[in-house]
Amino acid sequence: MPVSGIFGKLRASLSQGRAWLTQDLLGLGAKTWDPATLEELESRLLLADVGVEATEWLIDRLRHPPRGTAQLEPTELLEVSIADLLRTVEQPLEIPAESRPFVMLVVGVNGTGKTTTIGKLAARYTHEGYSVVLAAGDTYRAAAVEQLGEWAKRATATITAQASGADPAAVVFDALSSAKNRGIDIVIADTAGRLHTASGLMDELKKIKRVISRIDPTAPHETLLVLDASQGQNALAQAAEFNKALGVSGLVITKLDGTAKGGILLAVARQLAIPVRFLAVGESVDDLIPFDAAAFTKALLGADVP
Ligand SMILES: Nc1nc2c(ncn2[C@@H]2O[C@H](COP(=O)(O)OP(=O)(O)O)[C@@H](O)[C@H]2O)c(=O)[nH]1
Ligand SMILES: [Mg+2]
Repeated sequence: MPVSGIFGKLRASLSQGRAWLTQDLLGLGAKTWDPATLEELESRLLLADVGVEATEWLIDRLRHPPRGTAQLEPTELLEVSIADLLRTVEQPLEIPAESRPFVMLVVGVNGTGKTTTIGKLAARYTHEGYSVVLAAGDTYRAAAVEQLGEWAKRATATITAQASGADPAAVVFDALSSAKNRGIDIVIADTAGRLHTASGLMDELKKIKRVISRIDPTAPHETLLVLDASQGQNALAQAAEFNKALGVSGLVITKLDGTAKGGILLAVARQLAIPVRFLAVGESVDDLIPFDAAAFTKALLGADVP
């Protein structure tokens, strides 16, 4: 799918074809954010999972615009402000040549879209010419291994798996050591995701991390947390837990094609300040896009994205 097609899809889902954030908000030709308009905007932001901190930051920015923004129309000022906030977490995932294999550990609660995201990443990287190995670290359900296997086949990546019930750390260890011997570029490890409040899960993930770093002290090079945008503030709580236990280096926000209005991205930027690597807007292989603050802001505001 061409880039504009993907952003078109993002725009269509976030704004449902119109700008929920600004629709009927500013009277024709309004030149300022007056108190009543700001109040209405504030409640729309809060309803859209933006959270108190980012909402306050944004309202304050509109109330006291920085120098050099005086000539902007109100919606332009809003756009610039949101884009400024989102740009703080715009930092694409890079695969440096010296990290071989580059190891990505993918974590998150059940059902957020870890395995699907890994499949999309595998396709993306094999398409770019990298060799990719997937480690089936969710050994709790046989179906999880099968699901990853399907994605591996589609992406022409290799999968390393063991029987269900095997020690996830052992699976990842095997995958990584054989990938290293074979000169593989990228290893992506899938993991199980029972409730994040279960400390058993965090202990297991820490063990996987330790085992990885025994093979390569600089790995994992990326600990990628997958969050479901439709879970709103609960997703933020998950992020805090995972970050505390494991140190999360990047985020993927999934299911932005659903009912989610996308406000969670602003909350993430203000409250977590963890780089957002990719957005997911559907279940098929092309529905993963690198996070672009300016384009996302336009999609959020229902503007046309080039
Ligand atoms: N609509 C939509 N569904 C998604 C997206 N990402 C994953 N899913 C679906 O969410 C469900 C759970 O995904 P899965 O990858 O198995 O989650 P996991 O438990 O974290 O590995 C599956 O039905 C996926 O097809 C997305 O971006 N949009
Ligand atoms: Mg899974």
